[in-house]
Amino acid sequence: MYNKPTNTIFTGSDIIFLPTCPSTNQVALELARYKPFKNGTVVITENQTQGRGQRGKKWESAPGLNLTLSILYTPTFIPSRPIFSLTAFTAVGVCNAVQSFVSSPVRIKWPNDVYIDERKVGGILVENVWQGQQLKASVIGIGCNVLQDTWPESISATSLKIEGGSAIQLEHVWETLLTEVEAVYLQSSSDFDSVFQSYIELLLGLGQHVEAVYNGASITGTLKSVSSDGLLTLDTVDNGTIIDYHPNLVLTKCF
Ligand code: BT5
Repeated sequence: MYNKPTNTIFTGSDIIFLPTCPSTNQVALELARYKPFKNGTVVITENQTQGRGQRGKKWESAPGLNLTLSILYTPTFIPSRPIFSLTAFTAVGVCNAVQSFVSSPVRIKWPNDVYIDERKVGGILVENVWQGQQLKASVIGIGCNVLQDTWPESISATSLKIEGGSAIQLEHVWETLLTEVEAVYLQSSSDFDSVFQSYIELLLGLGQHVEAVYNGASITGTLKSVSSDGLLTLDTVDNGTIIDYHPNLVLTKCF
């Protein structure tokens, strides 16, 4: 069902399809640690039972309705760029892919979520394998809601079917997603600055008043930018100073 996309150069040349697995990131990490693999290998499952998000959170995906996959890349632009570049380029690629199926604007909620209006349509989890100081492989985990139309009440989600119509097919989204992510990956090697510029331009809440929680305390401010190493820059409302916040800050309101 999942073949190498016609328009990619190497992404999806090797495809590991698993009818079910706990986490495609976990499978890809083990592959990268213990076996030889080709740059651009993709691990995909139809039924991810323990999908992972950031900091122990879960990615929930109904069997057979969405894309849950991990791409194994060996990026040459690391270490000359911060490790956050991997999340940034992937977010731009996923946004571009999703945008080609829907008319509403698709945006990035810092640092790694893909949103349409106030609902999340995709999530990204980058995990890395190191050999000493050297990056051996990056596992680019992507969850994209395609045909699912209901979620538990606690999850504010949307899908391509809800936003773009029921004619959307998983195989078509697979092709587009890998093509767009590979395009931005390749661009990152030669011109990362323009990729990062796109990341900033796609940010939800840019230049607007936002709310966040940092070390248990609520803070508010104007979202100024994101630094190249992924720190959110907020111009705080009370004293007008610009503060860089550590990634363990959670952005609670940016629309
Ligand atoms: C993410 O984490 O959004 C990263 C998700 C990455 C999932 C992919 S699937 C393939 C690969 N293999 C894995 O095991 N993971 C990757 P985070 O920003 O921490 O967001 C997690 C939160 O998103 C959860 O706590 C829920 O609130 C929400 N959520 C869970 N499932 C969702 C869904 N299908 N759609 C929208 N929101 C969801």
